[in-house]
Amino acid sequence: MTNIHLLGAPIEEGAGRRGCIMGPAAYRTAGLAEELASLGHEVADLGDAQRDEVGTLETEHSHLKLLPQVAGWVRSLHRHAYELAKQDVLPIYLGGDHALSMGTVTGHVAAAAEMGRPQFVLWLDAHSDFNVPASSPSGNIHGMPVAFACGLDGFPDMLGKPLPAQLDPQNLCLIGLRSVDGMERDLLQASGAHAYDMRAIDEHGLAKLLLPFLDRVAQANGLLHVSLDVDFIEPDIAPAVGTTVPGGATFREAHHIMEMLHDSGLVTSLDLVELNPFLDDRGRTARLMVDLTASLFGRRVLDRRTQSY
Ligand code: EXY
Ligand code: MN
Ligand code: MN
Ligand code: MN
Repeated sequence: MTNIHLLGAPIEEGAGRRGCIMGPAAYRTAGLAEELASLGHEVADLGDAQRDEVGTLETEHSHLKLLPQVAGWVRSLHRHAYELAKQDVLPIYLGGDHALSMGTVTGHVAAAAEMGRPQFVLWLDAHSDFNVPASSPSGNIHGMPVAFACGLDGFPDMLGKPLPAQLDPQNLCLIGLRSVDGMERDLLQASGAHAYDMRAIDEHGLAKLLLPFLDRVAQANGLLHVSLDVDFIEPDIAPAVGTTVPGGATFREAHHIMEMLHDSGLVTSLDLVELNPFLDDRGRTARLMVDLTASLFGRRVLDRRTQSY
């Protein structure tokens, strides 16, 4: 039994189109809390976080869209995540666009550093979200949270400079990539992060990519934050996202990752991001995300664990 705390993070200002503000409500409507409770977990819904008021921030990058609003969310979510990380609970952040992870990841990294434990991050996404302001073709801040959390240069002062703590790219694993911008790719490759595109899944299968990473987390007695972007999944089955890219994870691949994560027992926090209910088809994407979360929290067909773990 896990003590799960749900926190809504209805940010939409980091994305290029509106609608993610409705994400937390869609997860509630799709029955996330009830589903997790039916698996035997203790579930508390903390409601939605509020954005801080932030004035104009100094930056030479005038193409950054809605910067004060995004910074307001990042500051608020950082504080929430830092506090939740110090409690004996497993937080699930209900997004909201992916800029929310600038707050959640940095909050968990800061708390982990104080606890003397390494923080690992698994990033499941079609995109690497490793742009810095200067490399971003769009100015949409949801394309930048990984670079921000790793402490890359060139960001305005969204959360104090330097960051309270930085994510070590060696502790970062990205899976599902199929849309990475030119300069973003150079930054990602130079960082030392463990990055796997869809071709790697085709050639090796998910277990070969994921299990060695989970082993490293376990060996290091690490904490593991998972950030699940809806666009990780094939858009035919998960249409409710503004940044669809064909060739995503299949229904079974997505569930298999969640099942392996469950069996590992290592996950300590989770983001569900980029759900845009305005683009959904009778709630099917919201329901799929709830089902995937259920697999991560122990829903299974037979009582059997992944053999190689
Ligand atoms: N790389 C593109 C950009 O920076 O604009 C697209 C980013 C999309 C980010 C989505 C949420 O993962
Ligand atoms: Mn904890
Ligand atoms: Mn993303
Ligand atoms: Mn994405």
